[in-house]
Amino acid sequence: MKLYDELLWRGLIENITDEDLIEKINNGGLTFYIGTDPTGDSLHIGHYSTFSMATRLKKGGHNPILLVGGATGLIGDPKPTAERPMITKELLEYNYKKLRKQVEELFGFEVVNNFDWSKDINFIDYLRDYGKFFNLNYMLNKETVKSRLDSGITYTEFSYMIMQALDFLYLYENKNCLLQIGGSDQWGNITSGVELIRKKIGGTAYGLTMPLITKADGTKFGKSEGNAIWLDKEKTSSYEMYQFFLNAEDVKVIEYLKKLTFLSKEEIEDLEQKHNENPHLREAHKALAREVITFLHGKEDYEKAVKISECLFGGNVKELDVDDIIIGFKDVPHFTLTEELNILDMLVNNNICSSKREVREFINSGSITINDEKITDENLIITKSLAISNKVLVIRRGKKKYYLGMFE
Ligand code: 383
Repeated sequence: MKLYDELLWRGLIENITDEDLIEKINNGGLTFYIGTDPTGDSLHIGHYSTFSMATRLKKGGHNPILLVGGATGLIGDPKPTAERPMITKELLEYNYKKLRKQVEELFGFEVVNNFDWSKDINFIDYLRDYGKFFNLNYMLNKETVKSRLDSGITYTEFSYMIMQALDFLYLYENKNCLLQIGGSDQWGNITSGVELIRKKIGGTAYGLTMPLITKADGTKFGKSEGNAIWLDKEKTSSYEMYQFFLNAEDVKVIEYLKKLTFLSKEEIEDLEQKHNENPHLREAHKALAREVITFLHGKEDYEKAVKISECLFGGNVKELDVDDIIIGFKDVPHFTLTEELNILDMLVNNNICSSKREVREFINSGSITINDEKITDENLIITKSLAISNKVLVIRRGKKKYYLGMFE
């Protein structure tokens, strides 16, 4: 399969500026760029499909440049809904450093910063040399700007597309960069650059956008319990990411395999068949988790995430060490065990049960476990020797309620 056909099959093409691009993509040898603004200190899973697209093009013999927007990040790409809060220069600098390192480590592409060529542009030259190429009607017709005309948009954010267009021109002239890619939200910014290159220097440049990755109801993909899934493993552990992918919607899992992994068409079709025959085995979900986590965090972390998941859900919590338990139970209520108590007091004092009577009821019905052992004795004294590594108690009430008690 030719590269462009593969990208189409994966559902990675939303729009291209010119049909000529198809052959160029198939032939290889293009220098292209993708940009991201340092609005946060890590990329998240929503960025990943566009960044992995850059990797696909690289594998197809093209030459990627990643632009981290040290200048555009100071201005803010207008969102369709409302003006962005301006972030301080200090925070932007901090995010920039973190992002640059992350992007270099994960993707190994050349990184450029648009601050380097934007910072010295003088206001009068800006209006004379560039502003003249932007027709106001054209700018007002761009999707994001149009969607903000009622709610309001400042001149600062309105000017954003000019900055991004200038970047494309700069990279076209200085790095022979002929193509810019991005999510479908970037169409207006990308085409502004293509137009500027044509009008100012008579050059031909191309743009390609990809559909934004969504959940079945059309909302953003990439949040678990309201928290973003970050690519930085200090912010989202491999275990959390594993759970996130394992719980991806069934109707979407094949689409995610196409868009987020480098598995071949044959491998994905095979997984699709397995998924349709035995959805409960979750083979497609597991392959998705394995591929993405191995790419982002490495094989060792992926294997650890599987182990944590299997022990937690398979009733073998004692096989884990304390650090893994803390990762696995990050989101459950924690409490400190300072003294050796009896079980009735421990469960009532830490709001696991509302009264001693309730504790007795739970114990009698076999609904309390500590470190996966069912508790039968209501006079049990909790000592360190019960705890994993003399430190943690994983307490479960009923089927799903977990609590973590830690000796100091
Ligand atoms: C800045 C200067 C350029 C080219 C691009 C930019 C950034 C761009 C932007 N991108 C998003 C971001 O920074 O705002 N104006 O978070 C996201 N991208 C990619 C992709 C995406 C877009 O980083 O659709 C999702 O990840 O394009 O929202 O010269």
